[in-house]
Amino acid sequence: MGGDDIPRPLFEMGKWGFFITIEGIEGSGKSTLAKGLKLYLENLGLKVVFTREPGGSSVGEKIRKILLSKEDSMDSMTEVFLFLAARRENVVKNILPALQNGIVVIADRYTDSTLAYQGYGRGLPIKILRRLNKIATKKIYPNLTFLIDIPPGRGLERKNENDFDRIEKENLDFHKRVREGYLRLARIAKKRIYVIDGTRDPAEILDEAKRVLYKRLVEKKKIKPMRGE
Ligand code: T5A
Repeated sequence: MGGDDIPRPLFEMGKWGFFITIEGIEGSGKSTLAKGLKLYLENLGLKVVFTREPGGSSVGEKIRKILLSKEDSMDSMTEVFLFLAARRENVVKNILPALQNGIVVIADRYTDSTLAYQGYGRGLPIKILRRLNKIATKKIYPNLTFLIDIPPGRGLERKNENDFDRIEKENLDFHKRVREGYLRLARIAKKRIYVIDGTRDPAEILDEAKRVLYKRLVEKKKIKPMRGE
């Protein structure tokens, strides 16, 4: 079924919104997919808030600069606390208020990034990171996660090596561990995490994500036709 086969009446969302996260290694196409999904949902008549991590809030964007700066090295646990501080701000200022107002939230990276990068990539204990994520997020977890899977070389090739940030500059083995970690997380959380082959054309990736998202919104009874339609 192609993207055009999806029915396009105007919908409204229930009282509590819907939380979508997009995950994957560097250059996998997360921002590209997020833009496409936002437009798709807005065309369905839904309100959408987009956030990214690290960032998403004014404090978070400042923390982002520290985290990605090439100038400083940092202890792995310091890195965790900074990502979580940015996440907490994002939850409190953006994600939670939007969900409480029946808005769809699309987040470019969230809790799985910490498990994949700091857990599987840096080797910190996953159990502890899960507990810290739980505290930082007030237990606000995604309803649906798209994991765009791509070999690390392919993703990094899409970017300019001279602009690589502190984490992109890590060696290929690190990025391979992150990718494998993501795939392991997807095997554990089969219902929530949908893996998409990111080596294909962006339009094909978007079509697949749209189909999965629409089905999930209907299954969960999250959308209903607008009155008078
Ligand atoms: N991090 C983050 C942690 O370590 N722990 C955490 O808890 C969190 C939250 C964030 C860094 O922080 C780390 C992970 C990251 O290292 P970032 O700048 O936000 O840094 O980096 P990314 O999230 O990786 O963002 P990127 O912009 O690098 O990648 P995207 O968003 O995945 O890719 P996108 O869509 O910008 O596309 C990249 C290029 O590829 C093209 C696009 O046009 C663009 O030029 N493209 C495609 N080309 C061919 N085929 C496709 N299917 C394509 N899709 C996109």
